[in-house]
Amino acid sequence: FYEGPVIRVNQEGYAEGLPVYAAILTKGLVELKDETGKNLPFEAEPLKLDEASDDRVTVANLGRLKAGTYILESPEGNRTLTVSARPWNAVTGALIKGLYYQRCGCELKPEHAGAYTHPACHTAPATDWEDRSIQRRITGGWHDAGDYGKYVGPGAVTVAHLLYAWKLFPEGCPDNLNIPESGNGVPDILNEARYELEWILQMQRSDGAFHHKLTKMRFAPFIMPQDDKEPEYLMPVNPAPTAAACACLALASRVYRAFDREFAERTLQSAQEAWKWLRNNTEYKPFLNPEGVYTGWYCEKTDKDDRFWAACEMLAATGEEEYRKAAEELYGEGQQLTHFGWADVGGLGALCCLFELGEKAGEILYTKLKEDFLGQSEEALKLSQASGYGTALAWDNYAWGSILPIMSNAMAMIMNALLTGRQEMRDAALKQWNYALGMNALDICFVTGFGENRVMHPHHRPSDADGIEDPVPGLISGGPNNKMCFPQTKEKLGENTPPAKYFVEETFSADTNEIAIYWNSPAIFVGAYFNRTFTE
Ligand code: 9MR
Ligand code: ZN
Repeated sequence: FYEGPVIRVNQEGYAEGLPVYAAILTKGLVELKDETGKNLPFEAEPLKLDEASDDRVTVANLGRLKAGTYILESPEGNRTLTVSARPWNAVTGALIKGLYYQRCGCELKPEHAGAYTHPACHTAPATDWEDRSIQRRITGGWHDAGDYGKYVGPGAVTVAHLLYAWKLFPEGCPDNLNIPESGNGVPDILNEARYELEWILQMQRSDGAFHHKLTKMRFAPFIMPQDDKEPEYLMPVNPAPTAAACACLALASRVYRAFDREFAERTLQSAQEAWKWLRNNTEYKPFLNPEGVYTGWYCEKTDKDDRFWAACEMLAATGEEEYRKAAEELYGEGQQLTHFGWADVGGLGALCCLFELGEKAGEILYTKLKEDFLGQSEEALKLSQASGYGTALAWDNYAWGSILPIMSNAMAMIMNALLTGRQEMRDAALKQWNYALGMNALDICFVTGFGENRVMHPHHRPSDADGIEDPVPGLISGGPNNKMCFPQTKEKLGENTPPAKYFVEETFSADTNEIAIYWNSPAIFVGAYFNRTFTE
């Protein structure tokens, strides 16, 4: 399996004012030199065995370095690294623009998409799966991932990451991304999120519930989206996506109010209708793909976390007691507060309570929740400390889309750092960002179009079918996964490849090298946090 260079770095560079971390895999003497060849001192701990990768490695802190180019020299090879004031503006902007490339139902015009242009796709009316007499023309939204499905729950979570990135770190969210709405007076991160919100709004049934997804019966072959003409269906409704949509729309009503009152009212009204439906439909039945349907399942064990998040956002949007009561009750049943994925959204509820409602949320939703959150986010730090690469993921937890828990843990540690001012939390979060951009066991930068060692063959239909060598830029790969793998992946990697190296940089490998909107979005949150000038 993979034996790369003996020094691993953030391939998009490092920021002035933040510690510079590099992973070192050699016992030989490593020297840090500046442009003039002068030796700069740094300290590194001895190598330790990293269980996830089987590498002997240590993460060296090179300290805070002035802008410039540096070289790490070792008997087994050198590595160059660059330091600048805001190194990650481009990659963070590209991660947002990556979502633009996922837009469905509209032409991607050359003036915005460059070479990655294509005509409008998926514009035909969809049929209601359960009542075939109903046909609805629902357009817009983002293609979920490497496939062309559109799913409400994952979409709502993605939008929430973007809206919170903008709420908490507006100056870290790159603007002027050259998307169709650029220059309309609204920040582009909100313009892009609205494209999905307009689609989510259409996914509501007349009684307030949300359809789980809008997909065909099976995944398309590797063709361009405009050539994908199989009929689409509005799949049955479900409480989990209904609650996630409710939460995300309530959040949107607050975010967009300053820009567009009418839109804010529309999102709030839709959220209120969703809540009414949830109140009358308390029983949870996990979503099952109807007979003959093989598109993304996105089945959640429980909808309690979604309902909790919805109650928090409704409370923030309206201030009404009913929502406080509901949120407190659901909180009492226990919530995981450091997860931000499509399945577990307790972390989004925590974001709302801690940074939006604040102390006025009261004893349970602020004081107690904060204490619980601080305790739970400690786990992320421990994971990072236990890993040779500083990666906040247990060695036996590399599942499909491992980038998600890693970015999720970075989000939790950022929140902890914001609440407590603890630098070790911020610095551990930084190591996750470094992981995404190259400081990892594969020596790969997981964002397409970026880094020295790039993802060139993501499992992404347009990237494969467009005849362009480079993949669509700004999309983050799911990364190593040895839990639920394709036979072809197992055949390639065999029995002995360690979890953090269980990765095939080939198009077929949806299990390790797919992209997804809700993997981009937590990376956008983390990127936005670090995308500023640090002085200390
Ligand atoms: O992200 C999902 C991951 O957690 C699951 O393990 C995996 C297999 O069920 O599915 C992932 O989601 C895929 C979805 O079902 C369909 N679109 C592509 C998604 C990313 O691979
Ligand atoms: Zn489409």
